[in-house]
Amino acid sequence: GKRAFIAGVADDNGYGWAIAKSLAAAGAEILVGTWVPALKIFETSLQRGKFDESRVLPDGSLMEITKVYALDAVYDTPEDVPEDVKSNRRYVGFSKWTVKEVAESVKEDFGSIDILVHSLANGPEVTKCLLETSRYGYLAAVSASSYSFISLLQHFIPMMNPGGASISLSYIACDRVIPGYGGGMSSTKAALESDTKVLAFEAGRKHGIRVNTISAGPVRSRAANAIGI
Ligand code: ZID
Repeated sequence: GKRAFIAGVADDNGYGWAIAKSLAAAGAEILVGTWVPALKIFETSLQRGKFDESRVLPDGSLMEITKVYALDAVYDTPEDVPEDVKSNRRYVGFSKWTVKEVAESVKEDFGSIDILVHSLANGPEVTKCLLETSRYGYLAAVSASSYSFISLLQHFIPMMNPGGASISLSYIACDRVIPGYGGGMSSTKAALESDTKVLAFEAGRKHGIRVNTISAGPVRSRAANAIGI
C-alpha cells in the first residue's frame, strides 16, 4: 500500500481531513502534520473519540491515523526558530517540529512515503484588503502558504518513492479579483500556482515525482471562517 503525509490537519472540518479520508479509503497509510499550537487539542479530541463519526470510511471501518507529527511549516530548521517562539507556552513541550526535523522523523519512523499533501495556509492580515496589507502580513502569508510547499518538497522528496505524487490547494482568487481574500492571500495562491509548474518540471525530471495543485471550492473550515465563508 501507499503511505501519505498530509500537512495541515488539525480538526475534521478542512480539506486535509477529507483528503486523508479519501486516501485511507483507497488503502493508504495516513501520517499527518499538525500545526504546533493546534496539536494538543487535536490529539485530545482524537483520543476522546470526538472525531469518530467523521472517521467512518465507506466500508464502515474507522480511518486510522498512524502518527501525528507536530509541525510548523514556516520554520525549516531549528536555527530558524526565534527565541520567543521556542519559549511560547503553545510550543514548549513539543520538539522536532521544523520541516527538516519532521522529514527526518518520518524517514526514521517509516523510511519512505508515496504521497505528500500540502493543505495549509495562514494569512495574519487576511481580513485587510491588499492595499492595506503590511509588509509583515504579506510576507508571513507567503511564508506559511506558498514557501511551505517548496520547503516540504525539498525535505520530503529524498524519501519519496519514484512515481510519488504531491498536491496542494489553491484558490481562484489568484486569477480573478475576489474581494475579502486579503492580506496577500491572493498573492500566495498566485505564487503557489506558478511554483507548481516549475516544481512539477524540476521534481518530475530529477526525481520522478509529480507536483500538482487543485483550485478548491468553498468549504467551511477553520481557516475559511477567518474570511467569513
Ligand atoms: P484548515 O483550517 O482545515 O487547514 C489549514 C491548516 O493549516 C490548519 O490545520 C492550520 O492549523 C494549518 N496551519 C496554519 N499555519 C501553519 C503552519 N505555519 N504550519 C503548519 N500548519 C499550519 O482549512 P482549509 O481546509 O480551508 O485549508 C486547507 C487548504 O485549502 C489551504 O491551502 C486553503 O487556502 C485551501 N483552500 C480552502 C478553501 C476553503 O474554502 N476552505 C478555499 C480555497 C482553498 C477558499 O478559500 N470561495 C471562497 C473561499 C475559498 C473557496 C471558494
